[in-house]
Amino acid sequence: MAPQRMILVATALLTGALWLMIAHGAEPTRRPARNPSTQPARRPSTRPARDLTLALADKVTLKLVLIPAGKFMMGSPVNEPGRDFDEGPRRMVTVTRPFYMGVYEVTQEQYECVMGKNPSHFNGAVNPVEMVSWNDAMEFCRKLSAKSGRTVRLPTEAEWEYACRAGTKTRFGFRGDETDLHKYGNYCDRSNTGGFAHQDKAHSDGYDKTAPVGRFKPNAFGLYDMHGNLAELCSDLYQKHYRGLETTDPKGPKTGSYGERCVMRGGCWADPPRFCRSADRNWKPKTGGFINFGFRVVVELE
Ligand SMILES: [Ca+2]
Ligand SMILES: [Ca+2]
Ligand SMILES: [Ca+2]
Repeated sequence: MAPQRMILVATALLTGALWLMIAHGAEPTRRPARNPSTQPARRPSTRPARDLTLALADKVTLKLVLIPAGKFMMGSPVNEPGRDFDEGPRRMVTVTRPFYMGVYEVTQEQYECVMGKNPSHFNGAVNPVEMVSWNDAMEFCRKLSAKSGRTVRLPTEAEWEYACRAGTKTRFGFRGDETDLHKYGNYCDRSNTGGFAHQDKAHSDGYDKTAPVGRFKPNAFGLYDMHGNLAELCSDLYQKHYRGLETTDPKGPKTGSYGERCVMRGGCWADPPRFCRSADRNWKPKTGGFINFGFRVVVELE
């Protein structure tokens, strides 16, 4: 065999071996990010890993998934059913860098590993932690940053909505509308015993209060419970409209409309579908927790 031909054969064999490694579960480190409908704003020189797992304790981990950089329309169109006054003006926002986002809301066992306590009202090791304030969530991020050597933080409001939409422009981050919500999230459905007037008696998601994380379908980015279960704290202060805010990597206003009140997103187990929409916004003081909200974290790329 001619030397040139031998080199070609050797290259082909090596490529085949690499394919076999990937096909049989070797850790793929350069798999392209999902969701081709999202246009990358800036392409990193080497592609980061698709997943990230932080070890918190023996058998307790925190899983994150890579969210690609991109642009999206933040907010809702004025004719969106169930829209609130604070969801506009709708504008094009650019997220310039990919980031890792928690696949699930932070669970009670994860919180306890990092903070040494579990303040939740509805107990369950893999139920999301509630009764935590924005300040508690920030402290969790500080401690987990120190423990992991990574930059762990709350998502900005823009990152949260971008991640929730996963390329969608409709009311929810999945194909379909609120009649499909019971497949994607835990809200105030027929299972709810709270006696709420807004209860959706036509559908059942199977959970009265909080559900263990990850029991429903994920969105196209692989994120679970972005609609419902617990509403999720973001790092931004709340401003009751988007006027005057940055459109590239926005981090919220310097002064909030209601002082030190921060944004929370996605609605909760006690909310009707309209408060679980991708564009819906709510706010909370930075101090004090409640049974309807928690958080998920973001880890920055190294
Ligand atoms: Ca429910
Ligand atoms: Ca949620
Ligand atoms: Ca709202």
